[in-house]
Amino acid sequence: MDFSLDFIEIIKKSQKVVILTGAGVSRESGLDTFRDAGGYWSKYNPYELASPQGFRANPLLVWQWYQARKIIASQAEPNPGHNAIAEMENYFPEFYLFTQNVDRLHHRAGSKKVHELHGTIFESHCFDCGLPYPQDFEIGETLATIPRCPECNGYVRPSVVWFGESLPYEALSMAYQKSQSCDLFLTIGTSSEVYPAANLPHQAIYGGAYVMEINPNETSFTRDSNLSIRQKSGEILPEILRIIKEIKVK
Ligand code: BV8
Ligand code: ZN
Repeated sequence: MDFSLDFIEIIKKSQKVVILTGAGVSRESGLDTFRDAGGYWSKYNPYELASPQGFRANPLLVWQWYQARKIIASQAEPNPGHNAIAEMENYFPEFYLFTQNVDRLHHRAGSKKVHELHGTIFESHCFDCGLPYPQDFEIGETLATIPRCPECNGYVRPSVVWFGESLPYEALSMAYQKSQSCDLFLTIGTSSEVYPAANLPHQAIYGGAYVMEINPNETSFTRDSNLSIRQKSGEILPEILRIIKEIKVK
């Protein structure tokens, strides 16, 4: 793809870059997204599985869903999109990656500056007292009973942010602050449907950043972006990295 001169100019002068990713970035690693056809939400009601009330109502079903997703995520490999984002970190004085994903594929691709807005499926904690729970059950193990907290005997839950739960304060406030003051904001592989993460690209616009979207489909944010590329992240990000490397020196 040949990029317009103003995009090349933006890359040249950008010092502070923020990237927001969603489930689409892990699609080419074989992970389902949430809202695409065949995605998680086409099989389950999200509020049944990804909510505190859903967990309280059927903790075993919710644990089985997360256990299944952990197997898939641990067997998946970071794709060229993850790898390109990890390498981009080295070419800008300030670089921040905020992900809605809980699969840790950015970490495995080598990204150092990752902030998880929705937690991770690879950690768990006590629902009642918050004590972190050592992941001592096998990733593939089908849980017959709900793990219990050694301190208070409360239910152990996956350390993800469910609907109706607040995002981690540190990560979210940093995300707002960096989005409002960056030069270039990339929103990649997200339907821009889940808040407050979906506010971030708008914050970047208010702050005067150049905002680029990468998504094979249009989203509710598309018309507000400066540039929206209708391509898969695993295909276009290595091209964008090539341009960055041509223009910038480490
Ligand atoms: C909260 C973790 C305070 C668990 C998830 C306004 C302000 C605040 C809150 C709200 C608000 N309005 C509504 C709310 C409530 C709610 C919300 O946003 N609801 C939506 C549905 C309207 N938000 C919350 O509850 C949040 N909490 O704000 O706390 C509060 C407290 C009490 C009451 C109110 C507020 C918590 C939200 C976090 C929920 N947790 N997941 C888990 O993973 O199991 S959400 C889930 O959605 C995932 O984290 C996922 O990452 C996230 C966003 O989805 P996407 O990543 O965008 O995935 P999706 O499938 O939608 O899209 C994939 C995209 O990829 C598509 O566009 C597709 O075209 C594209 N794609 C496909 N292939 C590729 C590709 N792109 C690139 N390359 C490809 N190859
Ligand atoms: Zn406890």
